[in-house]
Amino acid sequence: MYKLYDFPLSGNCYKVRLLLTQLDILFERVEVNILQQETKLPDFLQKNPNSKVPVLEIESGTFLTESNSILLYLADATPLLPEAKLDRAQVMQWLFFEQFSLGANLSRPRFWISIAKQADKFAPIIEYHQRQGNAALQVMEQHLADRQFFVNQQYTIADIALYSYTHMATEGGYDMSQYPNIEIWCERVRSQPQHVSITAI
Ligand SMILES: N[C@@H](CCC(=O)N[C@@H](CS)C(=O)NCC(=O)O)C(=O)O
Repeated sequence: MYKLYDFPLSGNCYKVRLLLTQLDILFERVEVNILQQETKLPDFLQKNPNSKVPVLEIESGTFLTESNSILLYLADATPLLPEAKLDRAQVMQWLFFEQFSLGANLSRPRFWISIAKQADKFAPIIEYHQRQGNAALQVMEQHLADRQFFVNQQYTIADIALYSYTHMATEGGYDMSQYPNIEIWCERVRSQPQHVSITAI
């Protein structure tokens, strides 16, 4: 059985829990408390020298890191990763966009505002991320103007990756009423079979 090294509040970990659940794959969770620096412990660093969750243990001693590469691995040969060459490349296009332009710009303000509760102390850096994050959300909003999902009108791991931090962007101080297409798409993602929320553990 797969073992997922996981932290409940992490959007990157949530992506993997959501996909495993929707694919009906049983897995064991091992909680790693990032707030208590457990990713810096020698035993964890053996699994991921980059000291981050999620980590998927595929078989004893074989570890896969980086949430979106875990999604690609698990979704291979399922309807959540299209087979056609261009469709697959477009899924990857959105996975790379999520990592470079969206994820950290949504997750860092969320961390300082809603988890660490240090919004005042980190105000300038929160504003910096929010500027970049709003630019990324605008790109998504436009893309969704005439589409149901991000790639080829079907629910894929691109939607899972983009949904994870977007659906809780308000926790990072984002005003999502500016993005009606994204709000409708979030509802559509939530209505997919076997959807689970980030708090369902
Ligand atoms: N690019 C990585 C980012 C992973 C990441 O930033 N994980 C955070 C939790 S969301 C973490 O483990 N932080 C602990 C640390 O940096 O020590 C991925 O997508 O998996």
